[in-house]
Amino acid sequence: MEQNRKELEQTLVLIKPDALKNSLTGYVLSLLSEYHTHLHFAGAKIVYVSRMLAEEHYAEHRGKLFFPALIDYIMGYSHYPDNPWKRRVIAFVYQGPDAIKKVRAVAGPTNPHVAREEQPGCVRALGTVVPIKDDEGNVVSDRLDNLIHGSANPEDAEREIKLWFKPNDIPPLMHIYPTAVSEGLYYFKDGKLIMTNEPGSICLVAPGDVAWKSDLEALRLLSQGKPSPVSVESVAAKYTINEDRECCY
Ligand code: FUP
Repeated sequence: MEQNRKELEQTLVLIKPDALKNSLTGYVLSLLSEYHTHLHFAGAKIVYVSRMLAEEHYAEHRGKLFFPALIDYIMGYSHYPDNPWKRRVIAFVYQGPDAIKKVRAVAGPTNPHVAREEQPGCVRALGTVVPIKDDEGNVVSDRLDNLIHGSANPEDAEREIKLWFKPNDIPPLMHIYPTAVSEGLYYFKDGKLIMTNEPGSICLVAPGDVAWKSDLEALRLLSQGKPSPVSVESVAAKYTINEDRECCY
């Protein structure tokens, strides 16, 4: 069983907007190829990153000085200010022994300056550090344009994979987190979970849909007004990925 868990370890990889702008996707995918890493693709999608998705993905950094710049960066505003249609990231689930550690090794240290110093040749050594200034022009923090994201540990990997991918985006035999069939009907409107279809609402999950079990549990608790370890935003952010609706931009 232990061996099986290791074989099936999964991690989320994001090719960020600066990597796309610099045409580094093919290079990064080569470094992560099965030939080099013994990892397999379990999921892949091109994603317009909504503010809700960006803020959920980087929730642990909320309130930090660099947070607004980080959100603009992952949403693609920083690299594509004039080409909204180019704002996107490519999200992958990689699977295999030590997937988390292997992707982090290919990526390298978070800060591109440190990456160049300590691990020349890693992906993030090709990144950029952009100073963030206050109104007086003093540098107060840095935005680290580091090209690629890889989950940091198994807990983050589970949260992030479930945030970016629905079960149906991943071949069923590659599911490593429990799924269930929804019995409930859930809509989202103006930042809130609602149970009936109203003008402008988006259907998140309908009866018969396969969803992550933890999402269905969250929707059930939240619909009863009870607290849930999974936020409504993190469920809605996934089910509204690439929705062609103004509220999802
Ligand atoms: P990592 O797990 O290596 O992606 O690093 P962190 O979770 O610490 O940071 C998440 C993202 O925040 C990084 F990709 C870069 C960004 N960041 C900044 O822009 N400025 C900082 O001072 C720290 C992190």
